[in-house]
Amino acid sequence: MTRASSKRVAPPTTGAGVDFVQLLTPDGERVTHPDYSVDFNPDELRGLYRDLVTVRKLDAEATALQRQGELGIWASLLGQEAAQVGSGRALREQDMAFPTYREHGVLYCRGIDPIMPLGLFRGVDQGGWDPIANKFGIYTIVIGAQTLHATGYAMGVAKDGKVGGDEGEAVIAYFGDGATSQGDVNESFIFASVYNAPIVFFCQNNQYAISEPLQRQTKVPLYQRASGFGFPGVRVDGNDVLATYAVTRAALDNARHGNGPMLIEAYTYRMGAHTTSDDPTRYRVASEVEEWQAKDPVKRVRKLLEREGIGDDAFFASVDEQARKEAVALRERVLSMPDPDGAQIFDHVYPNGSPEVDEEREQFKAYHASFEGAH
Ligand SMILES: Cc1ncc(C[n+]2csc(CCOP(=O)(O)OP(=O)(O)O)c2C)c(N)n1
Ligand SMILES: [Mg+2]
Repeated sequence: MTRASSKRVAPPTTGAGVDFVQLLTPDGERVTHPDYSVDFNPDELRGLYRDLVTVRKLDAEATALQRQGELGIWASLLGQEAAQVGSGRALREQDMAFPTYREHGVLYCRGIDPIMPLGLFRGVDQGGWDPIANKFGIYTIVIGAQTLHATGYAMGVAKDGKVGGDEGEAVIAYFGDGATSQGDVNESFIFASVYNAPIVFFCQNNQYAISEPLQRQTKVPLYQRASGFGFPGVRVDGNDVLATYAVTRAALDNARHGNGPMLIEAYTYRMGAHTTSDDPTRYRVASEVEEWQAKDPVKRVRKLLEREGIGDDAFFASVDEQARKEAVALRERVLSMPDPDGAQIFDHVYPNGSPEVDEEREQFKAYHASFEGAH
């Protein structure tokens, strides 16, 4: 790509005039949609607000830990809380999720201890948790790869006869706008479609793949891609937790009843850097970020609670305080994570070990023992 042509790329849209399913406006006003609705009682609405505030707070704490040298890197979800909480809460217990590296909010909503991925980002483990124990796959850095894992898993679910009713299992695969250009994602769409796999493809279109804007990935809205593969696609306001919940719940239920895949494009915005290694001021202007600030996913739920008189100052203060305590606890646990024995890296290469790996382990140990002061 030449410099001249890259100048012709228009900045991503801020969402104004974008056609999507919305149930809660940025001003906190409930609106209706002909195809989607959701019924939440006041306790459930307050619960969603608590989730949003908490995942934002834990994320900010992780960013701070990285800045203080306690994590090697962090991929922040700032701005994407509603997309993650809405879809995360829409999952039923039996459903299986396949995340990227940014799904800390989904992880939290699955009831998983938020410390789980921090060993990976601190570099003291390899993030190799048991996916089945939590029904939450391992964080996947290889862009798009988890959509293939998810599709294969979903095909297996169908072959095991676990679809076709309310108790059926559905699968959700998370990926980004940039990932839609990967072969893996397109191959997943084909397999899922022709095998009628019980899977929801959940694309968080946060407008960027690191520094590459959406316009570098597609000339049509991403959700419209689904029709070419033979299944429905829908775009939802990804900063609206109610709409994201409603659309994801419907898509998952559709899948668990044996009606095949759906693509959801959650239209959102990455408010922070791609990761702590990135400087977004190099490729986007402040006014764009400000426009998205007005669509903040957390503030609009607060406005709704205030508007409906179901959240007062004492409630908001207690949510902030609880989130603060969770963040402090997370920090303390990160700081006390023990450094691993480096030789552990050889332990799980093969389930029953191998002479070659044993030899490499011995070489590794001998090398480290050769340094002055080593013991
Ligand atoms: C196969 C592969 N190619 C390239 C990369 C480097 N890389 C890491 S994140 C990223 C951008 C991903 O963008 P998107 O899918 O929009 O997800 P986001 O980070 O915005 O959530 C790239 C290209 C990678 N990790 N894997
Ligand atoms: Mg992206």
